[in-house]
Amino acid sequence: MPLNALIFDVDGTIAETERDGHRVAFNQAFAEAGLDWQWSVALYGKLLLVPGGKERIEHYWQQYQPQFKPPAPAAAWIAHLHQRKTLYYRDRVTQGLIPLRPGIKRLITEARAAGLRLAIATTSALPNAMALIERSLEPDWFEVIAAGDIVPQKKPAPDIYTYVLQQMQLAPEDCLVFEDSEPGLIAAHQAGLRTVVTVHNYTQTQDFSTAQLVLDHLGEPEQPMQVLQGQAVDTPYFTLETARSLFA
Ligand code: XBP
Ligand code: MG
Repeated sequence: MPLNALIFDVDGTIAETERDGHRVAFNQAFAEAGLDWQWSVALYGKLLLVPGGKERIEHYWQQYQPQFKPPAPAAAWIAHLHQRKTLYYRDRVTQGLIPLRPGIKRLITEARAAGLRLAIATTSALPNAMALIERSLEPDWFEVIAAGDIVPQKKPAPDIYTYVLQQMQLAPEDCLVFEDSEPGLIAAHQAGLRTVVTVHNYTQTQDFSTAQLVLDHLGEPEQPMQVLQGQAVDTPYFTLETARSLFA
């Protein structure tokens, strides 16, 4: 089966958005709302196991601040807090504080030149994904940008990947996914997709046993990648040849 499309997660995969992007924006929104909630770098690593910003806020409130009584209805209060967080996050992205990870633009450029189809599948809210893509890539390059609440269940449910496959009229065997986290990998795997994982500090100890390949990053000519799990053709950085070798 030939490789037809590449599907990219955003947070942690295209860029390391979490520690210096989303986390800081959550804290800014909490401070603005008069809350003394502070998500440290370490605590945020635990909270990341709950995908989705609104879901993460609710989880933190219930598990860490159970005495706190938000104004009713709580869902609307969380949605508003999350909206403010989104503004702070987008601001950081447009300021250029969130660079792309190694190899992302290079691989996407190579894929476009080869006529591969491209898509985005993220749990993050659409305005957040768009801010990053507009700043560092081009929205037009992606046939589908599937984000946030467009599907009923976020990762690790497979819904966002199933949605992308339906929109593109593609079978899972035709595509390769790029993810950075265990919930993301579970989502892609449950949708029947092959996945390359590029780890980072928050995800390096997670279980990636169902991934085709696990790397430290996609690499650049001057910045070779390290293979952490799996086998690929022996190239210093991830190319379409590497991708195709996973389909042999
Ligand atoms: C990303 C997320 C998101 C971001 C925050 O997961 O879980 O919730 O942390 O974005 P993935 P929002 O990379 O697996 O898609 O606040 O917009 O949800
Ligand atoms: Mg991710």
